Amino acid sequence: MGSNATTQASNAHLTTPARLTGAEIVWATLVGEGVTDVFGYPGGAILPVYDALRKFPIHHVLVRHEQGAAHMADGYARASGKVGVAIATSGPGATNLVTGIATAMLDSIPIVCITGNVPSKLLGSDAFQEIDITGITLPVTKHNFLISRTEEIAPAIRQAFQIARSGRPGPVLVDITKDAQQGTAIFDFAAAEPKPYRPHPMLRVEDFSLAQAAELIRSARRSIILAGHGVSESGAMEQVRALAERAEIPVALTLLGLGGFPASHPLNLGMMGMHGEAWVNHAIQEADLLIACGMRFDDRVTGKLASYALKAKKIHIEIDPAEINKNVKVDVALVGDLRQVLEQLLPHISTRDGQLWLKTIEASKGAVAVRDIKNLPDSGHLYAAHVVHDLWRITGGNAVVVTDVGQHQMWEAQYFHHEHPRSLITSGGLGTMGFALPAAIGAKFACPEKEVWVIAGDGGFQMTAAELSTIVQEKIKINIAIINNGYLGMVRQWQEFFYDRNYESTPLVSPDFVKLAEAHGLPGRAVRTRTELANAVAEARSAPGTFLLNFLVEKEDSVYPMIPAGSALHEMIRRPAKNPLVETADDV
Ligand SMILES: Cc1cc2nc3c(=O)[nH]c(=O)nc-3n(C[C@H](O)[C@H](O)[C@H](O)COP(=O)(O)OP(=O)(O)OC[C@H]3O[C@@H](n4cnc5c(N)ncnc54)[C@H](O)[C@@H]3O)c2cc1C
Ligand SMILES: Cc1ncc(C[n+]2csc(CCOP(=O)(O)OP(=O)(O)O)c2C)c(N)n1
Ligand SMILES: [Mg+2]
Repeated sequence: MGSNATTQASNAHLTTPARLTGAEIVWATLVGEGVTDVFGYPGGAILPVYDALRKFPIHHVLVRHEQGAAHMADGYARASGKVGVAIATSGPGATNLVTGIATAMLDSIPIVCITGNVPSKLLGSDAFQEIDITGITLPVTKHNFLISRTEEIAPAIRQAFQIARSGRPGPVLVDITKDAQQGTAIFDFAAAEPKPYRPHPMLRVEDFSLAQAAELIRSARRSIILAGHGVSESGAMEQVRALAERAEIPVALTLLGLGGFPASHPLNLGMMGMHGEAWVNHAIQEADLLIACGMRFDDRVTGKLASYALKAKKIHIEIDPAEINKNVKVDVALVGDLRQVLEQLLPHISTRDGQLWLKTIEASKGAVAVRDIKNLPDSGHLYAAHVVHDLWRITGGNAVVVTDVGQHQMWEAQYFHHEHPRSLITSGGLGTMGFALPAAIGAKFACPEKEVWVIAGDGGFQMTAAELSTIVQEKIKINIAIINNGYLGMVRQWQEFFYDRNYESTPLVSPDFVKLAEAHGLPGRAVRTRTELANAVAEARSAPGTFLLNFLVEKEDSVYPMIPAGSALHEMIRRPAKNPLVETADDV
């Protein structure tokens, strides 16, 4: 952080127009946008920007790979609801950001990435480390800019922030040539303000659509609310709850919707989709009305579209008109911000008795209560589901959990019961392995007061493990749980089910993760049995700095239920009855 004198100087920049270099304008604009932390990695084409940093009250986190910078900005944004910022140089620095940008794009996360590029007179000459990063990122950004004039820097960055956070959020890239960073211009923060955001002209909810939706809700007997990521993105938790409670409608959640409706609420059914609860998927297939709230009917959620919820009318409340009728044809579309639309809809909804339908769903859960892992004796084996469930119990659920991608991610979704929005941070749409560790660092910067846990697989953790050094350099405390099954587990599971158990290229040799942590100066501990678990977790939580737990779990366990790709939602593969240990639903 800069000194008080620096803060005053940069605040003066915000109120009094002054001549600054382009590099100074970058930082002054970020300060004006309320940025306090950025994640980045320097190089020749962005050096003027780095040289000017010392004059501004912004903390720069030096990452170990630019992919990490984008994921940290993303984790920061998911945890806080604010815009995250990543910085990189031209060429390989910029291309290393791409996976992180695509991850943010697929999950609608607001980040701004700033890259340097070669001097404008060299653009197009294949100059050293020149790459057309605006061309490369065109399909994976909401918008991008190539800036070659100093006076365009402040308006472009301000517009980038507006685009990133308005409407359906997403990533924006601002590529600035070196000469634009080195030149000077009058910096006038207020004058650089973009025109007010004007929602898409289609973002208007007509009265007759509201009336139609209300009538569908009134007359339906087997309704389900499908709550997605848009619930937390629009801050519509109270409104969704009001709708559910007033009309006694159960709520099913997408992976990215978890936490948007409290897990402990009696109307919460749990997760839907490929690895969702069996009773949820069956209920969706039986429903006569689906009320989709800020979710985009991803194929992991619907299974085969031709047989998806055929008995149900559908209401879709969604901010992006492009999502309406994209995957699933709907009967009523309410296009707009979820919270605002629900506020308009709620006065039309009267109380209703949904008990018959709720009891039908409850009955379909069958023997789940006795099969729940909480009630099973310790067999001496350590199952990932135990680890996740115990972490949930021990932390009281009051942690921000950042997962990687794979089986452990699904077990987290099934066994860690999220009560609050922004308490699960996970890459859903792109499913990016290597996401967890850097995203958790970003989340910790966003919420320093919160307990942050990484839950990662042995495969994904190795993709970005170099960020352990960033943790050490920044002296931050997070807790790391590696679910170590010796396999690229989710791919092994597909090989087991669909490729005749041909475990080609999925057995995985890993370093001793505890020693790896120790090589970074961080403590760690291996856990082999459930009896050691509580002590080990307590040790990690009470350690002053980051602590790594290496959970050596059952190697060939699978996530159940599972809908094979291309199958209908109700065509789930269930855990074989002889070993029901970590099945969440009843075996049928
Ligand atoms: C290994 C793996 C397995 C998976 N299995 C499952 C599974 O079993 N079940 C499951 O659900 N997912 C699963 N996923 C995740 C899945 O791929 C999708 O990422 C997820 O279903 C998307 O959830 P969503 O539609 O709620 O969120 P998003 O994809 O983020 O979509 C949110 C929607 O809300 C809209 N929106 C945003 N803001 C607002 C607002 N203010 N007002 C109104 N609308 C808004 C957006 O325009 C968008 O259409 C899995 C992922 C992986 C990697
Ligand atoms: C960058 C990237 N490469 C490949 C994949 C495909 N993939 C999805 S899950 C998975 C296995 C993950 O293994 P691990 O991290 O050990 O987690 P586990 O499934 O064992 O819990 C792979 C390879 C991916 N999602 N991301
Ligand atoms: Mg694994």
